[in-house]
Amino acid sequence: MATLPIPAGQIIADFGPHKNYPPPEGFPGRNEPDAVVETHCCFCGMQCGIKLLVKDNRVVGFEPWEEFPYNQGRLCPKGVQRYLQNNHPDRLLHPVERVEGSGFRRIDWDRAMERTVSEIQRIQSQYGRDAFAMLSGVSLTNEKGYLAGKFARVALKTKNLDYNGRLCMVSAGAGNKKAFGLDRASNDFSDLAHAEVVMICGSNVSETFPTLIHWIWQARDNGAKLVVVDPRLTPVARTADLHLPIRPGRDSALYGAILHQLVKNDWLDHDFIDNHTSGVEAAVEAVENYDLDWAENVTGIPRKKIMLAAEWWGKAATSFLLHARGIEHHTKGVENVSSCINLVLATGRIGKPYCGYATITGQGNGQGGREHGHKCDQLPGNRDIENPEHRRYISDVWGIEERDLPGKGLTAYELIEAIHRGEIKGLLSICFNPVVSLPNNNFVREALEKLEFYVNIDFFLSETARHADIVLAGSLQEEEEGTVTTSEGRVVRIRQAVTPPGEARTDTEILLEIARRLGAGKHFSFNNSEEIFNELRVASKGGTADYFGITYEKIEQNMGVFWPCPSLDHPGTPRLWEDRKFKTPDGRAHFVPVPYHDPMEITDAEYPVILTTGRVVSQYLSGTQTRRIGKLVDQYPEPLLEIHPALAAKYGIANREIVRLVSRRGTAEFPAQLVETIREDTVFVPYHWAGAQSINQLTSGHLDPVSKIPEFKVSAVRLEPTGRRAPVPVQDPIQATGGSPAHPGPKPPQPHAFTGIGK
Ligand SMILES: Nc1nc2c(c(=O)[nH]1)N[C@H]1C(S)=C(S)[C@@H](COP(=O)(O)OP(=O)(O)OC[C@H]3O[C@@H](n4cnc5c(=O)[nH]c(N)nc54)[C@H](O)[C@@H]3O)O[C@H]1N2
Ligand SMILES: Nc1nc2c(c(=O)[nH]1)N[C@H]1C(S)=C(S)[C@@H](COP(=O)(O)OP(=O)(O)OC[C@H]3O[C@@H](n4cnc5c(=O)[nH]c(N)nc54)[C@H](O)[C@@H]3O)O[C@H]1N2
Ligand code: SF4
Ligand SMILES: [Mo]
Repeated sequence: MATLPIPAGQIIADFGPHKNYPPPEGFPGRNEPDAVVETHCCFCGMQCGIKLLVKDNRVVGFEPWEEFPYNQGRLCPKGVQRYLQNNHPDRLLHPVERVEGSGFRRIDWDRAMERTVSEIQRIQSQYGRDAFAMLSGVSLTNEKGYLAGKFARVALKTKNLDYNGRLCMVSAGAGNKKAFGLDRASNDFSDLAHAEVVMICGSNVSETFPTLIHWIWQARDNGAKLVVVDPRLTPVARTADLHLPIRPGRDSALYGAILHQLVKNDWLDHDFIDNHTSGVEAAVEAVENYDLDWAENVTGIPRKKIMLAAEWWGKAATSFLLHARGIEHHTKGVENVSSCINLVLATGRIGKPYCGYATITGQGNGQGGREHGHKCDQLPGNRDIENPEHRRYISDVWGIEERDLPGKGLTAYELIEAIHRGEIKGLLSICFNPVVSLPNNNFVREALEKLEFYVNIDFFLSETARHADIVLAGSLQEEEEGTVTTSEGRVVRIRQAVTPPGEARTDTEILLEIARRLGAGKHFSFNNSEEIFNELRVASKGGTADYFGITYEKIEQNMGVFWPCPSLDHPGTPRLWEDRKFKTPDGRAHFVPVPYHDPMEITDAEYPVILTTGRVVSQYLSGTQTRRIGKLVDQYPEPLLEIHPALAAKYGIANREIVRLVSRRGTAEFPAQLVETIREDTVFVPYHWAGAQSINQLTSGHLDPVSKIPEFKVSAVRLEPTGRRAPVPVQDPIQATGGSPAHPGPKPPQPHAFTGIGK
């Protein structure tokens, strides 16, 4: 059981390490739990079913939930450790207030609320309503996401609300809307199992969505050909029939060249194209010069591999294309997505069994979180905040005048830029750690320090929370009822297993209380999460993300319901587009022409190496949660610079030598990890760490012009060997011994050397 970490009146500067957490023998009572609660993992978009074991109002363990159809009991290394957060000694158990230069002191809720509300009112009366902004996150349930959107527009009355999905799902969302007029994976993942070709573009599935591998392996067992496009030979790429080791930032050239071959060889579904799509001519014209020579030159992939991918894709009867942030975290993230969708449309492989397309949703509620109106340009039901009809509908649901509903605000990174310029003076954030997760984060830190008032809602004192004036102790996923929408589009129930510990409150209670104190109480009279969900259902009715027919009871009876589900007697829609009625204005699926552009930063003599960034299996996002779980820390204790031995040799860099990485934004040092599983012109660093270990000191704030996603996947850097060797981390005996098959530590140079890269 956690104790209050900060005694009243005492100021703390930091939390200590917790060597004895969790107790090696496990939590008391885990063999005789008071309750076994069927719910979902709090981490990635797979939202695996899990059972939490509860004793004395604390989560003390877990069991697999084998009946849940998606993961059937399977969990990944993060999933089996997730239960350790609720009891964690770092848990914020009461609000804290920053004491300039010293740290934080405990305060009571009344003072925290009073100061928060009076600062919001002061800033808004002095500088205008939009000078107070809100940032939100999609680890939050659908109910909390919906509440955040309504709270910002109706209680804060600001237009400046955006969310951390801006770093994650927005390129896919914009691409999906252009093509289909609706933003969701087109199928549930069971369709993968019988697809003849599975193409994975820019996703390290085995590390980032480990339970999805089960469906991919089923496809392979059934004879599918697996194609993986990644600058690294990732674990899933090692099992692939064809790995296309692309130069980072060049994806639209590859998919353009494949489209060119589909057309040239007439591997097209003419019936589907003629009857159900529009825009094919312009899309084909855009790629008419993208022959194999050109594509090999731009992408760095040997032409015969590109041709083989085109042939397999073109001749297959069924196929499934999956992509994730590897193609989306770019200044042309939306174009990359469109160029993938063009391949699906050209071959008509959508809306029928074993044919599908999906962007793999990142965060826990990355799907639902992008539908219910906490994006700066969006209202619930994935409605458009600038569409007069949509504004009227939502104003009616909320009981406000349409003229009082704010318009479109700034996106997440633009919002930080506006803070830096002094245009935004106050900020409330929930479920977002931008000091670690935004690019060019020294700039982000500077911006936060310019705020006149900043209040943060979290359950741990994150690196960003350390810049706040007040931190409100919020709740973990298992401390509130709610729903989330999985990567498949399945709306599932999150169940409250325990109540928040100490004086911590639920996120919902906190937002409702601030709304009441701001005088907006009559719009926020919800008594529980189900009442919020029932309002969300009405608000989404008639929108493209229509949840009207989904109820808590229906979800429980069916282990989830797929949206769209427009009426109570509707069964939900696991596979979209069987009716061929696309949600675009002309009812057809749209091809989008994608002329190729280089990434914003290309290498030159001063910055000759491409830096790309991403994830490792045992850490999650900005690391606030997983860097606190000892076993996950042991598995991957520090960020390493993955570098090919040939590139390392060029600079005389040895394994575990500390290398200084320099970009136009900043400098940071990382131990080198020599691997043959990466292109020779590219280095990779995972981003889950803060401060001096944060790779986002180096990444750029260049944004996609449509989606405004940052280009996390391409920066130009210089490598400077320091001659110093990194100490072997003390907590990690495995690294010291070089690893074991079950627990391999740093990857030794791989036997599967690349072919045809570095050209
Ligand atoms: N363990 C773990 N799992 C997670 C998360 C986590 O933090 N940790 N986060 C969750 C979230 S929010 C997300 S968004 C997902 C992300 O899931 P993924 O997108 O699978 O993860 P990333 O590591 O960001 O990037 C995927 C791959 O893109 C490759 N790549 C880099 N540049 C390019 C390029 O230009 N083209 C192509 N084709 N590939 C490129 C990288 O080498 C990397 O292997 O993971 C989710 N699951
Ligand atoms: N260089 C680089 N940077 C990246 C990426 C990359 O690939 N490379 N990936 C980007 C991507 S895809 C993403 S999604 C972002 C993620 O970036 P963030 O969203 O900033 O990362 P999180 O770690 O999810 O931060 C969420 C914070 O919310 C808290 N939190 C979690 N759940 C809850 C909850 O239910 N209630 C409350 N009150 N708080 C909660 C956590 O403790 C944490 O402090 O990072 C992006 N940044
Ligand atoms: S795959 Fe994702 S949802 Fe499933 S256990 Fe792992 S982190 Fe949790
Ligand atoms: Mo993400």
